[in-house]
Amino acid sequence: MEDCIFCKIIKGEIPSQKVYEDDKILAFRDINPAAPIHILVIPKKHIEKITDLQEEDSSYITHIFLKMKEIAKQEGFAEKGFRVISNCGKESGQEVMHLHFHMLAGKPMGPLLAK
Ligand code: DGP
Repeated sequence: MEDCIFCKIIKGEIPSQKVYEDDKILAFRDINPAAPIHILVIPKKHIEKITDLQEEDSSYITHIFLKMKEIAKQEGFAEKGFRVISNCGKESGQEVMHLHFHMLAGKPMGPLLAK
């Protein structure tokens, strides 16, 4: 089966503006930013979405959240604050079926949901 877009980004087959990378995860700038700063954080393992997570994947999730803390400091928005979103499935509007966490920052975020 063909790799998904984010697996291709991980392999370097599609270029991305990397913010952070290690052996488990990659963080890069969203191609269609919804805020002045919009970073996507993904596991290097292809997991489609939250509802596909298995117990054995827990280290990815812990790692992602701990690294989001570092990315927020590195990118200078830890102090002012930011929002983290992970869309899961059809009604959420998930477009890319590779688990990802949106980090949105750089302006007041306003209400949680668009009406
Ligand atoms: P979601 O709707 O939660 O599945 O968000 C997917 C996000 O991925 C969306 O904000 C746009 C971003 N995206 C899609 N394709 C690419 C790409 O090729 N490069 C980058 N940097 N971002 C992408």
